[in-house]
Amino acid sequence: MKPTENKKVLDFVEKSAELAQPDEIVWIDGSEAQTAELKAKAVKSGELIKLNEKLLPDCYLHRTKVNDVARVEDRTFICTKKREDAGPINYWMDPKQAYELTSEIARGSMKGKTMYVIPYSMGVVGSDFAKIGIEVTDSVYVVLNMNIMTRVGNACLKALGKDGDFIKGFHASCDIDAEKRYIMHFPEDDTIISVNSAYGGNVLLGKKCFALRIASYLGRTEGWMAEHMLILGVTFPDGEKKYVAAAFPSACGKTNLAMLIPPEHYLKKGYKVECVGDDIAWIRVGKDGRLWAVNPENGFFGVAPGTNEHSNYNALQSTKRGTIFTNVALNTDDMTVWWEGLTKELPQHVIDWTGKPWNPEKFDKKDKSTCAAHPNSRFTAPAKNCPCVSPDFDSLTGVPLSAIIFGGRRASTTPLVFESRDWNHGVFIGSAMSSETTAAAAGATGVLRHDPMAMKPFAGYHMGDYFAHWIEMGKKVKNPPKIFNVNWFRQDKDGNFMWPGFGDNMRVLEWILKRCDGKVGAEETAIGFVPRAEDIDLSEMDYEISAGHPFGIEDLKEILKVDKSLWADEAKEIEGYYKGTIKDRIPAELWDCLETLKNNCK
Ligand code: SAT
Ligand code: MN
Repeated sequence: MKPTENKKVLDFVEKSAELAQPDEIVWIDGSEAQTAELKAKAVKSGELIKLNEKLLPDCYLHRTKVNDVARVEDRTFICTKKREDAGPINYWMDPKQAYELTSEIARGSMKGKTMYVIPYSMGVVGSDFAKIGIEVTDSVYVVLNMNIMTRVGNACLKALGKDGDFIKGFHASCDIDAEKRYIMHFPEDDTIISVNSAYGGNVLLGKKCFALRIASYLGRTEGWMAEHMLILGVTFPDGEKKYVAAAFPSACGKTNLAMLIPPEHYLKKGYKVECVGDDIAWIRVGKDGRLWAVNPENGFFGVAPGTNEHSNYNALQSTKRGTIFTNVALNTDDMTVWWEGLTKELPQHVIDWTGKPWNPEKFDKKDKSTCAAHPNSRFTAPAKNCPCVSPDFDSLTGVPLSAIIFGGRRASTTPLVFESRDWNHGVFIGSAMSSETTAAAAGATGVLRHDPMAMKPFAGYHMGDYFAHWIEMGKKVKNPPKIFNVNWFRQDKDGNFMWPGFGDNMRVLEWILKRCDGKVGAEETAIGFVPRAEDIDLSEMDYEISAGHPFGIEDLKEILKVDKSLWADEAKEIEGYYKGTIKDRIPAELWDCLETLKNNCK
């Protein structure tokens, strides 16, 4: 029996089946029994490897094809009727052509297979923020991941009722042919089509495809925002709680910041950090004139390499049960998982992410091809596993934001932290963000590129209009959050990271939140307000920049410095990006901010 009478849902499922011709259709109900059955099926087919039940209960390892390990930006399209609506930095395809092309590829591709129908909600079902999607897929891996990452099952169909609307998602694995891989978005039709991939961001259609690309488009027309941001809450010793949202490009430490453990002396004083989300924020204007944010996801799809007990204890704990690991290494001594950075000692009996025995003697930290785990290997872990998950995680109203933070990987120029002069200037800072590329997307890593608001790969419409939407939102909020920029990645001349990052980022967060209340000083510079070195708490710092060079106040001064000549160059760079890449639709307010920056750096 079909679990819904919603004709639009039934039509979508029927049309999908007509095209892909599966042998059977299975509706996902979100029940434990069905989930267990699917896991057993995936283990039997080899799609999942069952890990040690005692050490990692209900955990599994999955390996993708070697040609399918990351998002593929150059095969990800925004298919609007008018090319200019997708804007200058999205790949665009005519919708008619895109439908035809993907239909051709997907036709008959599920023969001999099962098509799963996943009703899911982004956001808590019943909250004003929540939106429903239906994803059809031929991959059990996708079903099981969606089960962790979103709220899945009959409650979503019930919420849709007889004629509610939803986002249609069609995923067919086909032959995982990289040449025929397409991730298509039709924001004007509430539709996503993904073919020839079976990897994370390309196929868990609730995540980047819906919750960012389609949702950003919806947010613009409906007056809200979908952002590539973590959300965290800080409790002060007096019991007051403040929330922060922060945008960083993929694999730049969002999960680490979202779950940070403050240094010991902060804990002793009574500070606490709690995680509301690690990747996506949906933000609306509340009745009180503030911005309120929810995390529409229900789990974490985090980068595994580098995660360990010290770097991110909370993330590691989150992966201890009910987790699916993708492209990490398998430790065959005890059927647990391993990745670079998990332990100092290298395990001796390991199968690498491609399924081959790994030789620890050949391991060279600097050569990614010798790694046991893929640099973009991931864990899909339920949010409820996280020891520091916020009690507001399931809040229907979300949390009020005191601050918004932008940040990227910058070896030079950008100081550790600075504060914008006002909302519009903050939007300018976000629009001008650059960061070095990471393994989260296919292509070269370590290349500096513009990534406005960390949304370059995720804005579902014209980037100039997206900036204008930010400016418009500023007009709607009576009490806007203050906007900051951080850079944890400054390097010295030998390439050593000058700031320890991780838990020590609490020192910067403290300054940011005190600034929101006007409780701490700053110095006005050409680019905005920068802390004086003595405004940042350095007590009990324990970090060596390099052997025999412990971090001290002079180093802090160095990474807080604003070098006008570098910023004059940066301003030229930003102007080049605006004029040469975004070209039009950039709001006048941002041109004004650029002019001010240029004048300030003279
Ligand atoms: O693969 S995902 O796009 O989901 C992860 C990321 O790149 O942030
Ligand atoms: Mn992300």
